[in-house]
Amino acid sequence: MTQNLPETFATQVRAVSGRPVAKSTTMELWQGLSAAVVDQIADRWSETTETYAKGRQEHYFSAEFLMGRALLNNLSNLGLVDDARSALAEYGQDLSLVLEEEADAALGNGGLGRLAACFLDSCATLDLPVAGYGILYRYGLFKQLFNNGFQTEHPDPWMEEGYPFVIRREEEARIVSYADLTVRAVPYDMPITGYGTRNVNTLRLWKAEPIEEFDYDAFNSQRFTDAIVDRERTNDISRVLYPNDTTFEGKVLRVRQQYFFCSASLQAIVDNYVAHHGEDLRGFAAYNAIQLNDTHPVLAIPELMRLLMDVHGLGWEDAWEVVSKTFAYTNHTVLAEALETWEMTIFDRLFPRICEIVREIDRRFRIDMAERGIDQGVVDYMAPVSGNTVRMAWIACYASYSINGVAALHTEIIKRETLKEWHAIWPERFNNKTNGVTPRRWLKQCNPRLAALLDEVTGSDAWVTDLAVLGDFTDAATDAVLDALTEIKRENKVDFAAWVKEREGIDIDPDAIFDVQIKRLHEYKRQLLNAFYVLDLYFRLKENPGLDVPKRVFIFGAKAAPGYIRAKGVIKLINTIAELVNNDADIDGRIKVVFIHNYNVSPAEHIIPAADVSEQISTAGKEASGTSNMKFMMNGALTLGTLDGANVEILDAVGPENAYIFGATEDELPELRKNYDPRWHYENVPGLKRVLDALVDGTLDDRGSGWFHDLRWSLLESGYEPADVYYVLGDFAAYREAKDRMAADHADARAWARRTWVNITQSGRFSSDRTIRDYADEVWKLEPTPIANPADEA
Ligand code: H2P
Repeated sequence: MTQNLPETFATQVRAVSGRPVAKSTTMELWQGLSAAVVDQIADRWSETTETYAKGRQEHYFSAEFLMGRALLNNLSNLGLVDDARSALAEYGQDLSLVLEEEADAALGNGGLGRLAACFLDSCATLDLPVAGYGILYRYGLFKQLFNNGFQTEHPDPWMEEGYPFVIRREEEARIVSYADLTVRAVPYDMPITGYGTRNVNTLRLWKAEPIEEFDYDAFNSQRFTDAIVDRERTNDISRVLYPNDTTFEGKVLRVRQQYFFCSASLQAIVDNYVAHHGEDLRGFAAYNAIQLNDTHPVLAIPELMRLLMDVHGLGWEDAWEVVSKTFAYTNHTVLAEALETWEMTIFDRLFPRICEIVREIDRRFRIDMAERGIDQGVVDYMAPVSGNTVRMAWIACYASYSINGVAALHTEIIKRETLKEWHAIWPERFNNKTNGVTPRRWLKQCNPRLAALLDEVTGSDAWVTDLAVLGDFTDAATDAVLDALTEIKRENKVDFAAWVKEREGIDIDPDAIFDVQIKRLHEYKRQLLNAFYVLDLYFRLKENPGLDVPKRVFIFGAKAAPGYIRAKGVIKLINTIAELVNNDADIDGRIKVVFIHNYNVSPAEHIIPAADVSEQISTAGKEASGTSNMKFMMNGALTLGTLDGANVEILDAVGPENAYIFGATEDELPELRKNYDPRWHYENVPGLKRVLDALVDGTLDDRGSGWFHDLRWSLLESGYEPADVYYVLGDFAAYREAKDRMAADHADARAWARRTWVNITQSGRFSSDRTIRDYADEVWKLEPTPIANPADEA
């Protein structure tokens, strides 16, 4: 029988710190409390694992899991927040300060990794037998600092001080072999609690370790460096997420990582099958489905072929039959990086046998296509191998029984363009699964004030696991509710302003409109368009100080990939604009620009509840879905966006009067592009010339990097590709109009609150519970499998 949390807390803290609770550090309190939480769930976790092992399971393979912090999430799911608070209060300690000690598990880049994390939360909450599989990166996504406005990257050793939420499972280690290296893969399992359920699911993260700690002979003969070479090569595999792959060695490392977690995970899954269902692997797919989160885990396809044939004796046909009933593939973007390709030379060097299997898949694919009478040019285009290139997305499309996009528009685009050849042959494989986000983390935990109002208005907390119930209350907004909503937003903004002051040293006024764009930095997401608006507004105010515009705070958060110079240029530009605007006495605080450094999951939890405006301004057709758009909506920010990704479905849910949509649409763009002349816009759209010239005339200083010149050049004259591919200048006028209108509308507090209420109550379909139910029913064919509750038997 587990003891209650207040009892175990003190014991755990003492065990961690080796001293009385009163003398332990805040970090030690966090450690002890976290260990106490794991203690609470240990029995149920083990029971869940055993129960799932016997039946049909789904395995979610992903190079990224952007988990963020775990303690509050677990306390909240388990209904232990009050217990934890009082356990700490006994020692005069404050829970919120203890929670702040936790580092984010930033094992991901952006939406793709965070989606995986939301999915795990929903799977556990829905009692679905689903496990995640990835890599235990020693360093999360780099820590971002600014130096004179330039992004600098630093290591993020997120678990160096100890992390109770992963448990090393030594006995579950597997061996992963490469032609030049053999390593141990040791799983670290993370318990995934669901909200208000006894089931505890698992995220399994593999760590690479040397077979031998070091070469003893080399060490003894004083060749100290030689002694540790292999160890370091092995450690490199789980050292960082997305090592720089601009060099050949970098590419080799990435492929090594991908194979590493695919091979180790599959070995464990196959072993479990054998343990429960016997040696005949032909029945494997009846018990196992594997979702490939983008192309990073596609090596699992040839690796499962290898395991089935070389280790378990199946012939090619039987093995392929199993494989093609096991894998499902999610595409997350139509940009070039989605269609990952690798040089065959890399495969040759790392794993000749996988290489052979890939070639055989290719050979049989070509025969298959010839038999279907497919045109040779098309076959060459679709083939898994072309010369020295292996096309991971094509392998995924060929082997998977399901191929899905992540929003309705995106799925249409992949069917019509990106994957049209595949769709023509296998239309039945294609399906849409619009993304979702978990309302536990993104509403209940991060916005307790709003959560309390929803409890009150709806009369229960049923919305936490059934967000669609809010839809029944869209028309229930009395003036009192709307005023409460306005007050809640204001209080959230006051809290956020204090957080910004402390973290970034900038004063912002809670009565200003908080206009937010937080997401990975990429040209198609068009942070530049937003920056240009700010600069234009600044010039408008300089020119006409009497201009009647509401006070605004423009908030950004974004990391740029270390090798993506143009994205780094945009960061430097926004920081430079911030310096100009924030310090101009004429502006007098009417505009403030805040770039939150080191944007991550926990900053997002502070930012989103305080936002008034949600910037979703990607070039139409480029953002597959977006998920911050959903988080903002749930928290009562209004969308300012293009008809792109899931914005389209948000608009459908709330109606045009409750969102601000602007700009060229995906179907208009091809025609518009034909005659597109960005210079015309530069010359003719009022304000644009002034903004673009400010990049190069000394108004804004890029400190000799040349980056601002490059940004301007990419929009006006870019040499090797059409200028302004993302249509920044083309959409500028429409964007400015919509944003000005939106700002003016904010003055009518009641009307604004009514719109936010509609957004909140119509956000039900963007719960990841809905998404996961759809995957479970339509793709995974999976049933909820709740573990027994002893209370029911008593
Ligand atoms: C990507 C897409 C988003 C999508 C997300 C999850 C790759 O995320 O671009 O449109 O919502 O996957 O499917 P991101 O850009 O945030 O890294």
